[in-house]
Amino acid sequence: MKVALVGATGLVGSEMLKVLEERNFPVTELIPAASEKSIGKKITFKGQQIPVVSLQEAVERKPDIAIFSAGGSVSLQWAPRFTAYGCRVVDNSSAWRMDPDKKLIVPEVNGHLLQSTDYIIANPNCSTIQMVMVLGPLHQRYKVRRVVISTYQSVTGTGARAVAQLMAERKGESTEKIYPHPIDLNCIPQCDVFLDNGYTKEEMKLTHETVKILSDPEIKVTATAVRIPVIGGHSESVNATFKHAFDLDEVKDILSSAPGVRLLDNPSKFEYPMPLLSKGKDDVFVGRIRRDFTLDNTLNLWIVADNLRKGAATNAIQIAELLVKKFLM
Ligand code: 2RA
Repeated sequence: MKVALVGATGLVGSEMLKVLEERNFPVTELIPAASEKSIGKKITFKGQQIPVVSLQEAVERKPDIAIFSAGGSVSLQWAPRFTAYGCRVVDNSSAWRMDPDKKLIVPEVNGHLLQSTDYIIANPNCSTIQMVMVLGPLHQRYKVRRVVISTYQSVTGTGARAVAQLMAERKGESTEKIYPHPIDLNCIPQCDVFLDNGYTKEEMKLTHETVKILSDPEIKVTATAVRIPVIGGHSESVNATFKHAFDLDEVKDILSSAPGVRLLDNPSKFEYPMPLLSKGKDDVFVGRIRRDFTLDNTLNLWIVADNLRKGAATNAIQIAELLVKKFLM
């Protein structure tokens, strides 16, 4: 399989290289592509040093699959150039997520929706992926009706320069300011830009993407997305109200057998999900599962996942694996 990796030098792109290797994805030729400033850099894949090329060259080499993690404008401009000759594109940007003609896929939740006519497939936002990995199986059984979510998001979600800001602040060194405020010893109630409705783009992604992935317009999601000084993953406090009554033990049984979900719920032994535990792993960890006694059919959950892995790289490559299995063998 000839695979193009667009955005190969970024944090997510680097994670994608690791995941492609770890999962032994059937790559016969890797074509790392990036913006002009990165052309000529070398990336390491399967022990080989491979030069980064331009997007134009990547298209001309006609990969079978192109995995994008280079921002929405690059995806909008270049993805159609790849699909024009029959390449399948998995895009990690927000460019195509809410396009009614494009699928928004979390393989364990709605992978069955993939069809041979799908050439651009959108990878959901990291904070959405980890939430629907847990709410998806519960929605099947109890029908989600309302979600109140607060996120505690790793600086890795903003990129390498944000991680550098945190580490420099921690050492008391001057640093490039990616955030409007210091991030170390602080938390910033803003992820991405504010919209006219008072919410941020990040918060509205949770609202809209969840409805599309779970295919249920009756689901209402309200979100507060917060940036915190950690690097291991995003944490989420989720309060979910269901149409039907649930049994707490049955909820835990459903989650303990849900693919890609790891139940970590033993507070008496201080066992619960934390970013230090999720870093570098593909599982979505869930714990602190408890009934909300203030409202019928309502549950509180704590969900943690490595936003670079299942929140981005691994989910995208799982979509690519599905494409290979279904249409490209
Ligand atoms: C963030 N989910 O964490 C966004 C983009 N990666 O900033």
